[in-house]
Amino acid sequence: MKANLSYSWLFMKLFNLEKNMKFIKKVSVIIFCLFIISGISSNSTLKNYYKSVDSASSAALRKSLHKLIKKHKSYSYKKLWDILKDTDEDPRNRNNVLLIYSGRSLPKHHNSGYNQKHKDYWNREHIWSTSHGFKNKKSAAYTDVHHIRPADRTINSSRGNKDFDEGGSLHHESARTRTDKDSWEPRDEVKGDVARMMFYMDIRYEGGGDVDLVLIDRTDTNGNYFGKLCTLYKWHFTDLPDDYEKLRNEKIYKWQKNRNPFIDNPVWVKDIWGDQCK
Ligand SMILES: [Ca+2]
Ligand SMILES: [Ca+2]
Repeated sequence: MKANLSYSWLFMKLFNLEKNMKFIKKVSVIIFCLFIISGISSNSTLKNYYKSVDSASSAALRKSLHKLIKKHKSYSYKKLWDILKDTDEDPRNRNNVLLIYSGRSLPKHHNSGYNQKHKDYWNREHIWSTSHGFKNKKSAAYTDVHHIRPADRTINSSRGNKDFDEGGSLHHESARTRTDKDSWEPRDEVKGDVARMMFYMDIRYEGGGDVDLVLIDRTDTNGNYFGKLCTLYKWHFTDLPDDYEKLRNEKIYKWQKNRNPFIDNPVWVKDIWGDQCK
């Protein structure tokens, strides 16, 4: 009798264990599928991508991140029309792209590649302006999708190559975008996106065959410099990456084979620029 009880107890335990294992397996499969469906890389994929990163010091982090992201697959400037239709697709309407400054959703084919005269069509905005370090269409920075976003043509031209900073009056075509003679302040929802694109550019381009792009803490910049570093630093933390920005990073990874590390690991911004922008 006692032996029977022990066996049934053992049986129950094993049964529960088996049931638990099945449950754990099911949950793992569901989590894995969710990652696939959402398009966001799993932690282990990211861990593997960043395994060579040395975060022992700010200098070591800079250097190892640069080494990791510097080689990317470049495309022609013409091909960017197609790539941006993928990376900046409106999740609510797959026929449209989302425009960076206005937040407007616009049909993919309403772009300046089809019609150069239409003032409200979208074109390719270089967040790090090409006049600040790379004017050649064949240079890697000129076609680097990580910092290129669809923008309304006339809003793009009124941004020009202004540095990013706060202040000014509201832009007549883009609610919540502010501008004055020396700066451009995007709406709150994309302030962090802009900051992380600029941080990426500084680390991705460090000379040695490419231009060395450098963020500095002022406006009225020129050459290969851009500002304003500590305003971007603040924006990074007030607007952390959302799912749309993370998915965009994944899509670019598929095209270019490199990632924006500051979308994946926001704390690295503090590790690199924290001493300059307390
Ligand atoms: Ca954002
Ligand atoms: Ca640099």
